[in-house]
Amino acid sequence: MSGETAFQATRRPFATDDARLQPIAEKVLRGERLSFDDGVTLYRSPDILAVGWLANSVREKLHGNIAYFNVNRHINPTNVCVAACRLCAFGRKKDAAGAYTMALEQAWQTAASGYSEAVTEFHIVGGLHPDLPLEYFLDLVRGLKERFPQVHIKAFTMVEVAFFARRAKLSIRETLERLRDAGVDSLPGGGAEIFADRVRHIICDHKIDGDEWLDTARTAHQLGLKSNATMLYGHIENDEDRVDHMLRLRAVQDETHGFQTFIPLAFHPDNTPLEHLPRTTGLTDIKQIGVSRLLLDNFPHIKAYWQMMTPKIAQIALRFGADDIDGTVIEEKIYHDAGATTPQGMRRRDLERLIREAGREPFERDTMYRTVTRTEDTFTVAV
Ligand code: V47
Repeated sequence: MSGETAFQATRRPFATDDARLQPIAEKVLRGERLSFDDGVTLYRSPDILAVGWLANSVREKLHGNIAYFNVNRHINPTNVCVAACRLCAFGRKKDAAGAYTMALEQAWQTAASGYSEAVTEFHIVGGLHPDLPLEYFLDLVRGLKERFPQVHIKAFTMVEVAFFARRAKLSIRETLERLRDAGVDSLPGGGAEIFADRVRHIICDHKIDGDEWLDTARTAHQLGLKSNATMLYGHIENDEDRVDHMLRLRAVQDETHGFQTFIPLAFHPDNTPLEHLPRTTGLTDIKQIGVSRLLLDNFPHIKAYWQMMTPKIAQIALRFGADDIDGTVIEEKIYHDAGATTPQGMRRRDLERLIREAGREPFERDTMYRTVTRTEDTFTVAV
């Protein structure tokens, strides 16, 4: 570790006013796996500091004082989407006002703009376009690799992959193989939402179901592609639905070890059919980070995505279980269409300052969590 002072993991003893947390704390401190009921108890405990203490102890055991960030750029090639999910303010019908689809040249130009900080990752997700063939996406990725061979391409959610497969009349495996061969290096975690059917039918009825999402992730991992996983919370789900979601992810991770990072995403209701719902509070967001860290004992990383949580809450989350705040992003559409007021992007130095002021040591990673070393406008990745 390169910190100026040697890092001391949390030494204060565990203390709580909530007797229900005591047996859970004993399990966590013995390194034992938590159960479904433990997860529900953690959500229902009012003792946020005790939950945070436990999550932080796991986080510091895994990552010491380090907090990860990366220099990335989001690209959303199209917002045209056949799904019409109630959770979403981003997707548009083909002929609706504001609908767009980038020509390939335009997508490559977007990739190049804001490139001055030498991004190490392109994060690419978009709508389920009824007419774009798989070949468009393969060409998009091939063109990016040609132009930016050193940049990792983290592209297409499990939902997009399943949609491409259906349109191209290929299996999920064949589709993933083609994407991988074109240059996709890993997959982002989106589209997972909440796996429970009851909730999924209401918030995103036309998406693949939870088992299909998990099967697609499993297949990607079997092909050597790592992925992330998300969970959308703060809408109509309950504590049991969230625990169920995370334990289903944990079970697949036991098989594949292919998930890198879990990213809880707070629902932003503005401009969605669910806009009557209240936004999550800071306390819910922080609690969610802590419970995620404690339940997902086989996930290496928990991300407090600053765009979604706000930089202020993301800083606090670094003391409640999170070890990553995501990256520079440059241009964000999905949350901003749904009312996010965070900046569209942040400079590398701003992310470092955010982390330092939270008392953590900033660590620039690439998508695979390898060290990035910079000289002027170029970078090298330790392998
Ligand atoms: O799948 C859509 C969510 C996701 C809304 O893998 C919404 O590193 C809140 O997955 N309010 C896409 N959330 C973003 C995503 C992501 C983001 C950052 C990093 C990574 C990663 C992945 O955004 C969607 C959906 O779950 N979403 N609409 C909304 N109104």
